Amino acid sequence: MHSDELGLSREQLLSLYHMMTLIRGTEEQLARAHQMGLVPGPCHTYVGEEAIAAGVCAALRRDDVVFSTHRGHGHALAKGVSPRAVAAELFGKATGCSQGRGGSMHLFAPEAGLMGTSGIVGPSILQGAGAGYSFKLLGLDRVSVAFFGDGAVSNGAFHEGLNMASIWDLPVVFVCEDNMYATEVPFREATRNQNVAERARVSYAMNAASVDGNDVLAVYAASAAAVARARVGAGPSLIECKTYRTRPHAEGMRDGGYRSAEEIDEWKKRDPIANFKNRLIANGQADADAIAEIDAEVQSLVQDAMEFARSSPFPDPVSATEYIFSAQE
Ligand SMILES: Cc1ncc(C[n+]2csc(CCOP(=O)(O)OP(=O)(O)O)c2C)c(N)n1
Repeated sequence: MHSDELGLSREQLLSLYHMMTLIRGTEEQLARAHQMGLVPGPCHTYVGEEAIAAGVCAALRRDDVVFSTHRGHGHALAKGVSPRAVAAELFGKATGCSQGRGGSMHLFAPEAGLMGTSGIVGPSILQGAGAGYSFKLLGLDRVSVAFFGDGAVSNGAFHEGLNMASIWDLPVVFVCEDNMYATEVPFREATRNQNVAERARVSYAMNAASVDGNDVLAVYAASAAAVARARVGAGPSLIECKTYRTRPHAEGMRDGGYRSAEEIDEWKKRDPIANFKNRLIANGQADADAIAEIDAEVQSLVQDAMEFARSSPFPDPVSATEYIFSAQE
């Protein structure tokens, strides 16, 4: 997909680069912080998959909603949650987006449309369908997005969620991040049909596309089309994004035995950020100075977020029962 065909301005293209770089930079520092024992819970990074969150969320309005997964830092940042609020949450601090109660897999920022990351595989699909149903009932033109991995597509939630969204023409975009593995289980061993877009199209008569999930413009193009359909009441879509995580399943886990070093190196060559940067420069849409300026800005944002997270207070023990349940009327 050539950027001219998408009608994106130079600013929009640079902002896609900015977002992917911000996700990468934040997560590299979070991984370091995890190694240093500063992140008390699990930390699943999104390194290598940044083009998906950046491309999908660039097609959304702030009042559209996103339901995320255990690998959701990128979704949160791309939906507009600040790096400070994400980092502080992973550090368990009171200034985190969930007041330090949740950690990596419970990032909530409904004001930004981030309806939650989740430690459970699959429910984002049903929650996404549910939000779409409520938007339809309320007559709103808002759109709901459900992110999920290849590990979720053999879960009952996938079939129930897609079926309901399809029969009721709900304004939902299902985004499958197929990174080829569910923890250490290869997708090819978990299902006989790995073509997720085909499953949506054939089994649920749903609009569906399969794209290179490491190509931010391809992801953006498919997302913009799916969101536009959903917004005018033309029903749900599924976007299958082929991608790869280049770090272990979660920080501190071993990464051998189920995939080869050669495979990882091969995919590193398809790095979504480096490739997009080269493309912007080759097409004359950015020069080295513009890229360096963004890199420096991102570096200072990330540094600021880490300092903020480190220096923020832990929640006051007296407040332990606050922000856990919704307030009773
Ligand atoms: C319902 C449920 N079953 C099993 C698990 C354990 N689990 C955590 S992550 C994971 C793999 C998920 O793989 P995928 O959905 O492809 O996402 P990825 O980690 O590859 O991004 C599993 C099985 C879980 N969290 N929830």
